[in-house]
Amino acid sequence: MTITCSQLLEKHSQAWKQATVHPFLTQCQLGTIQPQQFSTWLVQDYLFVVEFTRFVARVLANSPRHHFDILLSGLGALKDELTWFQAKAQERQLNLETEPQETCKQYCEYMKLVTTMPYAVQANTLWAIELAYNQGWQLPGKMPPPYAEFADRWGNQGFTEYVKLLEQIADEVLLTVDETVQGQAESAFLEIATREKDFWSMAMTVE
Ligand code: MP5
Repeated sequence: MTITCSQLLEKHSQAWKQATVHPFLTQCQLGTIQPQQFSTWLVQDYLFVVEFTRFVARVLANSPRHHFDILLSGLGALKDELTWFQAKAQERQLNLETEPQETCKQYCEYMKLVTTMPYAVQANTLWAIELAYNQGWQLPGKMPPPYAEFADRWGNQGFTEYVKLLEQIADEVLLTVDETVQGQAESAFLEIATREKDFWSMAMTVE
């Protein structure tokens, strides 16, 4: 029996819902999120994306040649995204040279751990991390400014297509591994679901 990405979503729909439907996102859509909470998320997410870029680079290093195009396109987009985060922080006069909070730090450490696991687990994790934002920012519906720009970054058609390609990659390799590795991929998926939920909650607890 092979597990696929869509089966993981179906089997763990409750855990996934908690990762993608959160008061933080609902309040962005309502325009009621506190600017300080949004700023906390912005700074911490920049720090996350720096480490996520390293994660994608490591996944690329472990990938077969025919996955290069898609993973390189992801890395190219991350170059723009990091610059964009810096601009968004500057608009709000936020300092990005700061320490990650514990939740952010542990999530980054977990991504590093995943890169020591089989490539199938890495590909599955990469898909789950991107899908969390692709769905999370889309599900609440149209957002008011200044949040519309954020919702569009992860909810746009091009990004949705990219996430679908990541799903294909993950499904392709999950098909080739034994049940032990499939179990590892399933555990990693659940880890991501929990860590995504915790990341939103962290942003709402302004330090
Ligand atoms: C993403 C993110 C999506 N920015 N932050 C978290 C906590 N999870 C997922 O990654 P990217 O690189 O912004 O598309």
